[in-house]
Amino acid sequence: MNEQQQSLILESSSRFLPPQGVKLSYGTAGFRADASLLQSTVYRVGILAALRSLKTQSVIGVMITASHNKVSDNGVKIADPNGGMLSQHWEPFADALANAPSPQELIQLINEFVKKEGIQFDGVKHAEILLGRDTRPSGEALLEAAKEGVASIVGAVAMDLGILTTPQLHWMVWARNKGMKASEQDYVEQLSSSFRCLMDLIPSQRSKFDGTNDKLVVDGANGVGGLKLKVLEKLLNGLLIEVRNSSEDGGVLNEGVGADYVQKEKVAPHGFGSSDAGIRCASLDGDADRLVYFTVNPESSGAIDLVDGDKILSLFALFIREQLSILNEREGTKNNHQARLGIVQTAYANGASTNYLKQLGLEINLTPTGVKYLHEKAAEFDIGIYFEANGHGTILFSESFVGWLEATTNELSARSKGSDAEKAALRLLATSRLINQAVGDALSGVLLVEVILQHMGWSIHRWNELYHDLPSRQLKVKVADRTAVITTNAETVVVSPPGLQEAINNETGKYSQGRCFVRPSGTEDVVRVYAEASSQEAADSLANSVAKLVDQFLG
Ligand code: G16
Repeated sequence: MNEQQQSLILESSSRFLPPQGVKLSYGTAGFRADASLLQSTVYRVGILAALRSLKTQSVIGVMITASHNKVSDNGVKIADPNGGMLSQHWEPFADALANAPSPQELIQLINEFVKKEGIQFDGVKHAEILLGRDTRPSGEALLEAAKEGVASIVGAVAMDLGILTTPQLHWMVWARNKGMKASEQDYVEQLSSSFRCLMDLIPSQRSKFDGTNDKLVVDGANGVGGLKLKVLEKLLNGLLIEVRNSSEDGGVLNEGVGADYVQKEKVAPHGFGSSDAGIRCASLDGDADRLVYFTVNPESSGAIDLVDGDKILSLFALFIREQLSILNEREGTKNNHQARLGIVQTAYANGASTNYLKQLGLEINLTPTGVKYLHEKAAEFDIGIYFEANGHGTILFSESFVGWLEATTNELSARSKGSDAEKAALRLLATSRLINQAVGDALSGVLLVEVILQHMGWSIHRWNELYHDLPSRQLKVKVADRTAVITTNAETVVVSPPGLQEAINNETGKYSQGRCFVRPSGTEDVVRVYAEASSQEAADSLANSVAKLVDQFLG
């Protein structure tokens, strides 16, 4: 870095000194902490994003959000040129940058890294960063800090896009780097037009919903998602959506509402009650990158029937598989191609879902928790579907497969317009445009679920009957140092502290259909415990005993 560049960073970083005694790490989804601790970190992520942009000569995104965490927390993460998570190879640098104690040490660190990575400050393109934030009150000031970080790299330009869902920001980065139109309006138009296209392709013999089943009620977690869904809904021609907890009615973000609460607690969010029994309901999380469905149980107050990420995955897999098999049955087209369809889950996937998908003959892959791992694996297939049970997931279509699909659609349209095969190809193409290719997106997810249910002629109850979840329980255990838990085999086995895995095995062996694992959270200061067994009492008891073991070993 030349003198001018160094003094620019020295000057601005001295206004963003890191809080004493706090060590942050770039976890499952970026840096997260109490918002009051994050000014310096977000400023430094601004620098990091500008360096990443110079290195890749592409547009980079910075999103300020703590997603499902409580409102007083905040966080920051980077969207890489493909719209996905920051390359894991840069995470150690992100950690070092965030924790450098003084401006001088920051400069030294950047100098070393710039040299190692061969980053050019006088390259063809200047750095360009898209900035977004969720609705957290702390977001505005943090976004200003990010701007200052970007501005401390000579020539770098930051575009403040204001309040967005996390997936919208990721999508915009992805679209910009593909040379597509990439505003929020473009996002809304792409989603709504592909949704309408899929609706037009619904086979006429399949029954549409009856009158009682045609409304969807969405819990917006008092975050950004409900607001954006209201904008989208106006363009959907006929899909009736009622949004509650949209953040306009004074509720607190993620408090007793949202996908994380509904999925973990298995209860109805605030604002939903027995008068909603039987209605199709969905819940988004605070930044709208997760989606779960549910129905309110009429017999027990607050209880719900949960339709989680695993079941969304199963619905998507059935639909894609149906279209692929129609395409495979076509006759006489050139360039025959058997698409490779892959499924990616984590250890949190309910055992019943994995069995169901295996019975369909699908290829199942397991990765550690964190979208970055699932996404990477799913990208290995022509069509890769990934979902975490918590509702975070999407469908990836490889560029070569989309190219093949476009060529096949053109050929079929010319030769056999209106054929089943042409319709199947058109459905897959529209799905690839509707579903967010950058990251899991509750808004595009909700539209795809809705259109597939109509395509199948299914109610939420019919969908929920695909298989029966094994009873499960998830708990959090607060320990002195969660990083003392080290796992392997996609987080299913603890390797440290020694003896803990043997103790978990012992406990699990006592339960019929027992399965249990523990892992340190990457977004909260806790160790998570997941247990499954043949009855709810047994799953609760297994989770509780293993939580005690975690406490004994790490307390
Ligand atoms: C983030 C990640 C998800 C992960 C979740 C919980 O979600 O993107 O992949 O499942 O955190 O992670 P952990 O169990 O490590 O705390 P979100 O919606 O908070 O961004």
